[in-house]
Amino acid sequence: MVETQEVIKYPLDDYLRTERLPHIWCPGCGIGMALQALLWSIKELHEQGVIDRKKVCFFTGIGCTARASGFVKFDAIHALHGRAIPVATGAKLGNPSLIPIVFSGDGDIAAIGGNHLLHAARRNFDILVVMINNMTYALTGGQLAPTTPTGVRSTTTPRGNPENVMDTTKFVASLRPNFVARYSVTQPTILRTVFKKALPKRGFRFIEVMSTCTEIFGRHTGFRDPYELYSRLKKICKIKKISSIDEIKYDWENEITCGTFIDKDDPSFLDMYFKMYKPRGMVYGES
Ligand SMILES: Cc1ncc(C[n+]2csc(CCOP(=O)(O)OP(=O)(O)O)c2C)c(N)n1
Repeated sequence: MVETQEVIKYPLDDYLRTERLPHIWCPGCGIGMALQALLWSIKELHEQGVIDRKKVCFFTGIGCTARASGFVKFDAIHALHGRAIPVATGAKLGNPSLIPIVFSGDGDIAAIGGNHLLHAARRNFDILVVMINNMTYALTGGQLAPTTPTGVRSTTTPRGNPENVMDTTKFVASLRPNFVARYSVTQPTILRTVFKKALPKRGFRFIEVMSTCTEIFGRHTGFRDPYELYSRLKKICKIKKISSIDEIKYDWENEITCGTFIDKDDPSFLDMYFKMYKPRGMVYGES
């Protein structure tokens, strides 16, 4: 008798290149949790007719997080380290009906790509940037990142990090783009709602996702298992309403302030460009 193997279909299978699975992320890694929330938000928006999934495209740099571009079933570019934002910018300028999503690590976006981040936010350029912050350069083995908390050990700072830390969300918020938020993989349902809110908007949208890297960051900093690191993140990632960006904290010992800090609809770069330059044969807006 020939046995037929039952193929189980999961709800996000249509959004993944399932032939590329299993993915490369370690047990306890938060990247998959963040990606899952993002894919659910795209699926829901597509099914509600708010966006067309065929217009969504992914841009990543290099790193563990950046490997996502190989797993998602969208047009995607796995760009150079730090260069996902300029590549996404070029794609949006060439075809304004696209919905570009940059999905990359903190090293990629805040360190080597920091200059691009600064100017894309300043221009209020029409892309969504999701920065997965695992507080280290995970793919290359745990070197110090600008987001590694002061005092914390890494492979390049074996006695602890002597540097001031970069609060990327606070930095981006100071440039006043249309949307700035920070949440954690310990808040997955909220993450999905926030992605849904940010995706259809115009202008620059930045979402930092605090994430767990048990194998690299956790190992260097003395966490014995994924649960310990996850619990620590859950405890310190506090959702707050703030009245000034000065209240946003990035303090690994006590509080990493989470929340939606900016949500507005100022004219975006492309709104201004189309108004002032009226490029022939190009339409911005309807996706
Ligand atoms: C120009 C250049 N410099 C350095 C590297 C080596 N490199 C690859 S990934 C990476 C860091 C990745 O860290 P992050 O962006 O935080 O992503 P994660 O792996 O933590 O998700 C570095 C330094 C590179 N590929 N290209």
